[in-house]
Amino acid sequence: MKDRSTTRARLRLALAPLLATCAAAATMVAMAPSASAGTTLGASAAEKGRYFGAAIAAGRMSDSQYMNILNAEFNSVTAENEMKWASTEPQQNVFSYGSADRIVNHALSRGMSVRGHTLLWHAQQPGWAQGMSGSALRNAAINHVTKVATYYRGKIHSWDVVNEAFADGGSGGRRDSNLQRTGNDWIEAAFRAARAADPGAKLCYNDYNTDGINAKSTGIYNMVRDFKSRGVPIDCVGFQSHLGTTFPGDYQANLQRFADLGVDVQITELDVMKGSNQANVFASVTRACLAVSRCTGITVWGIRDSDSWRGSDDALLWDRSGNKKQAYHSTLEALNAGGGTPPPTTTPPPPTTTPPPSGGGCTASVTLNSWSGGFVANVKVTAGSAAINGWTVRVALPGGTAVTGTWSAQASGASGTVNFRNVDYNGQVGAGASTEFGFQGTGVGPSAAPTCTVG
Ligand code: G2I
Repeated sequence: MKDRSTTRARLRLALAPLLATCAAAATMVAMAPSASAGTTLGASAAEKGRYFGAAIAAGRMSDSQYMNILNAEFNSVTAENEMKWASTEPQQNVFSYGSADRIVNHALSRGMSVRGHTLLWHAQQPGWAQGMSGSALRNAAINHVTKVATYYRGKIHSWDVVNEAFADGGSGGRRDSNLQRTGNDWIEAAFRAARAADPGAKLCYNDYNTDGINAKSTGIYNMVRDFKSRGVPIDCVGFQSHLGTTFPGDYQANLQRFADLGVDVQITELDVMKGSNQANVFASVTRACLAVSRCTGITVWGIRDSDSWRGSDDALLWDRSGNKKQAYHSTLEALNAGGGTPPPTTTPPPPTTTPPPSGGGCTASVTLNSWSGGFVANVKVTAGSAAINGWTVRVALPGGTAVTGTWSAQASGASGTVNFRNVDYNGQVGAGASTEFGFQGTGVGPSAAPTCTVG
């Protein structure tokens, strides 16, 4: 697990060149809001079809100044630590959602959306997972994705399905980690499991030091392009944007090249080194997001300088006494001034191209994601020419294969021929329409076509 000092060392390393070339001239930022402009970050972003969020800590929710700022200014929330693997699954298959739920319930009760951070990461893993490897770890990781995303199904705007899986430096390749050593396909397995568990959430890949066109961001770009070409379900890329004293000149172009691949982009953990350019950097990031129609929102990584993981960098929008900083005013002004390119209204996914069966009844098809020793199966159930109310899919498993987890269906057993029945929310399927369920297992996935019967 990465501790705070390691993290800070990494940030220092990342920021060192920026600090060395600190520009002396500060850019003056217009401060007066225009007459029709939004008066808070959240309201102004909403006028532009976007959200403006903050990472918050459950441990600070009794601080009234903190909560007053949150409630007044933001319309999106991220849990700073409470949804990480170590927090939500402290013992294997024993889940703990108390702190995360306090954040989620507060947000939803006030009409704020929630970014889920994060399902899989090499850091902040529970001790039991840190010691695992191979298919045991892969299965545990997919189980974690499935269980947590299922628990929060319908409540999460965007999930950081995978966080920080790429290496720093010039390689453009993956970071070494216990997860990476389970096989290069661990990221796509995680995205498929997340989609099956919560089909309504946007699924994001999130990383840092990707704030311009560089080897790392290009490595991620190539992965996203590959995922889109092969139908791996990815909807968005998060750019953490832990920034130094300068604004990268190719920041907007980098967002745009990802958007052009057909994914949304989000600024997910924005904070900026203190100094005379801080307000300008915040405003520049905001303008870049507004200029990219698929940039759907910005999240700052904390509220007051005293809440920040960056300690003495004073990297946020409110000072330690809860006063708005110049950086706050410049950000709001940029939000109010911008807005030439509203994001498109969310379009539903294209209808399935599989023709419905001609008669009544139902059909089922399986998509398998396999690795040595395990697999995830996503099953699509399609109604025939008449609506159905209840279905059962029969799957023949090879000898030695065992089902270790099922979502959106009830399994009759774990091996041999298994019947998967609908659960209460997906039994009704309209004529020609589809629903999905999934299961994961050890051994080899099913090769024979499943059968579907009504009832
Ligand atoms: O490191 C900054 C961020 C980089 N991107 C991913 C984010 O998830 C990450 O957030 C930070 C939190 O802001 C810190 O609050 O992640 C750190 C862990 O890598 C968080 O620090 C941890 C400390 O390491 C723990 O000692 C502490 O118990 O915060 C915990 C809760 O305060």
